[in-house]
Amino acid sequence: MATAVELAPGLILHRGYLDGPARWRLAADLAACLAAAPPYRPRMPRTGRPFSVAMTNCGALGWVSDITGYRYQAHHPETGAPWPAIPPLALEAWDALSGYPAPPEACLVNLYAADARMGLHQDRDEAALDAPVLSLSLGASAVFRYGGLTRGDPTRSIQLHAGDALIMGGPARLIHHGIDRILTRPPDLLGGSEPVPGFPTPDGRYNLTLRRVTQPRVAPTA
Ligand code: MD3
Ligand code: FE
Repeated sequence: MATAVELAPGLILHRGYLDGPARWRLAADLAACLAAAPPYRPRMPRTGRPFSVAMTNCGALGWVSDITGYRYQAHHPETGAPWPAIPPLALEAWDALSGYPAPPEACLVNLYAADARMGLHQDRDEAALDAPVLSLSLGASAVFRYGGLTRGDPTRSIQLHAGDALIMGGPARLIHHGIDRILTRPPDLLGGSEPVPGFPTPDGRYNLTLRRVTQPRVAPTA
């Protein structure tokens, strides 16, 4: 088991959680997801400005953004197809790390080319805010910035590397966070130097975030 570091209350980093073979297995499953659900550029609500990050999803629900707003939906916004299944290894990581009694419903996949970034934001489109979000990183390293519950709170930044797992739960679930920049990728961070087949930007960064969206139904007591 990788070493866990609590960066802030509820924000737990498992550095190197996925070893080389696990990263390759996840990357191969992810390549199949990308073939079934092609990455696309979401647009900002209101302005319609495209994100610099390309996105797709797997799972029963996917997070989408367009000029009308943010939401979760069961179908790819461009192909209309249902999202592919969440890779088994990502589900295993959720079971091992989330401490949540129900499975994730959504796995948002963020694809960062070298010049992509994600501004400081909160994730609050999920009804199940009692569930943590689990992030798994593959490919190039990135500078991850996190702050507090209020937008102006002081922030800190750390690097995220391939294989890292980050859990945001409890008091960290609604903190502001973002990706400042992508770092050049050392040749072997995915576990080997060859590009992964099916990856649109072989030297990019890939981040999977697993989310519970709806409140799980509680079994009635007696
Ligand atoms: C803290 N993704 O998909 S992962 C996102 O690396 C997102 O692609 C970034 O922010 C990425 O929404 C950061 C770490 C992360 C993900 C979700 C969080 C941190 C979080 C949700 C709540 C608090
Ligand atoms: Fe986020």
